[in-house]
Amino acid sequence: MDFYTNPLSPNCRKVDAVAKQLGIDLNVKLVDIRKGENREPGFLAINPNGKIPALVDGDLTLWESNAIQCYLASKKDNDLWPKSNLRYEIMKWQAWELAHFGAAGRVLIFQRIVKQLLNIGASDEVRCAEEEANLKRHAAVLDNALKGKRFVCGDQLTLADFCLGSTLTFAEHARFPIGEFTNVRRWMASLDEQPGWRGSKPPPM
Ligand SMILES: N[C@@H](CCC(=O)N[C@@H](CS)C(=O)NCC(=O)O)C(=O)O
Repeated sequence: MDFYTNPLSPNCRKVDAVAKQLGIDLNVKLVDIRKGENREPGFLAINPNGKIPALVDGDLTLWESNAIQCYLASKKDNDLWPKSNLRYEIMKWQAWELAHFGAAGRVLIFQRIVKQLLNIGASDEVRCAEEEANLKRHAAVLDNALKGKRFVCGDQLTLADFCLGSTLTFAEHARFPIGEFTNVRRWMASLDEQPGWRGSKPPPM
């Protein structure tokens, strides 16, 4: 399976963590966004959105990190993507991450990290203040959901944890205002004990 990725991408980390946790070997194809490789015709033929991650497995070409997570986890029997109604709970958190929690996080990451990396100007701190409020509102929901639980869907690690955790990959660097959310911080420490999560940690910037 060809995995189009970059180690600095939180969305790619969602997928990489699943592969590493389940011991699935992927043929890594590095895509350098800084060089515009995601806009080259060869890559656009794989993902017309020009975004990573993408996966090619024989006749199947897949993009959208959450769909790829599910596809990979379907390759083996495992608890990350159990064959039970818990799947719908996992899908709920995957959708919530894309639409709300991760959306707020991505603005802060773009303003405070990506702009600097691409040398395209200073972060817009007015915009950041709006998204900090948004992120906090959603982090409170996650914190409450984690009360008394080791992982988001209970005591068992699932795809939802890797999906939500990806948003927090650069929490410190992008100055996410999550210090008060003790359940979130405890959960992040539990994630760090998982081999797939540790193995997919981005290199220092
Ligand atoms: N919803 C997509 C988002 C993918 C995405 O935004 N990827 C970023 C890297 S984390 C990217 O490729 N950005 C390059 C660009 O938008 O030009 C997913 O979950 O896969």
